[in-house]
Amino acid sequence: MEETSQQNKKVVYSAVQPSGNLTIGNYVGSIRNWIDMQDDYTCYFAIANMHAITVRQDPALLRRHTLELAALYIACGLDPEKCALYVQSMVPQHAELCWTLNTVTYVGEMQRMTQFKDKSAKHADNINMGLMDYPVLMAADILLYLADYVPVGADQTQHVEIARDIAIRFNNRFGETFRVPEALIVKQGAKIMSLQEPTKKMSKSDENINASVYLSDDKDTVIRKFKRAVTDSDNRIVASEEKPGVSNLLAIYCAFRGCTLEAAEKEFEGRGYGDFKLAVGETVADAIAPVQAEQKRLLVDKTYLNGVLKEGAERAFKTARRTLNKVYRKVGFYQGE
Ligand code: AQP
Repeated sequence: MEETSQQNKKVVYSAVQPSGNLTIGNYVGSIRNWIDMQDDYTCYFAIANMHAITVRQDPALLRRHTLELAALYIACGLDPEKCALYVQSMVPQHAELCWTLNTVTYVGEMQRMTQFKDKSAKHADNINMGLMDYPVLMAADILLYLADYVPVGADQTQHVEIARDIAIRFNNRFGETFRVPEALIVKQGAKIMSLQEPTKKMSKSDENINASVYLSDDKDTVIRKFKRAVTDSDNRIVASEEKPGVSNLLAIYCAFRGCTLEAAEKEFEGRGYGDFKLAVGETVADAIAPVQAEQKRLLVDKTYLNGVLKEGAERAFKTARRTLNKVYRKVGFYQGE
């Protein structure tokens, strides 16, 4: 990356947790949208393993999922030459800034976060401090790189809002330090819903494997899951609030086809659910097949992946250290003479 040409570019930061196999929701809601940004922005794309351990993870699996996600990023089209692609825990400033930001964040506002409430209900036996602190760590991730934009799915809007609040609060208290970031939410596929409970978000950690379509699913599995998708008994292929299942399938179809909702409704007018589900399944399976093949190819070359992640962490570290030094100066931490 050319140092001078980078200086005038706006900054983009985003991340995904290596907390399981990625779903088509993670793909269309986030990663896919990062690809076109690489040429026009200074980009940092992390693998958020520190966020992942806020719920229990098997250590060996977490390591494996981390490398798989690195390979997936590249397979989706991220170019490690153009963006810093790295693992969050390899850049210690994330945890350090998080600690400082904790002191300008209130317990009440963390307890009100939707994800905290959802995950506390889902993991009632493990409501740990990290789970509550998740949004502050995410604020640290974003603010460390002075990011202008954060491309995420709609479920993360609230967390970007709190990162903005924290940035403004810190700036007001200690003087101009952070840039106030903006969430970028895609128009199509910002919130893909579960195939089994279409009023609930599709999640990589859903216990019902038929609820989520994983990027690692083969064609037969993808088609089978779509065939089993919950719809309704009225047989009209139109999007409406009363038809969450059909609306979700249409949204998935549009996101993968790149067509409008009106065009999709027109295409399936007068056709049955069986036909429709098969078409959605085939469209998705065909779109993810090349990504799967490329990820598989990349995963064979661990030396290459390790090199990419090391280089990405070094690049991220340089910016992160500069911001953290400034933060430490502002809050009055002694840093040597
Ligand atoms: N269903 C979704 N539709 C669109 N975008 C989605 N994202 C997640 N689910 C959907 C977006 O994917 C990015 C990475 O998410 P994450 O791994 O940081 O955590 P998450 O939002 O909690 O995603 P999951 O799949 O639900 O993970 P688990 O089950 O581990 O909690 C984010 O930009 C997110 O908005």
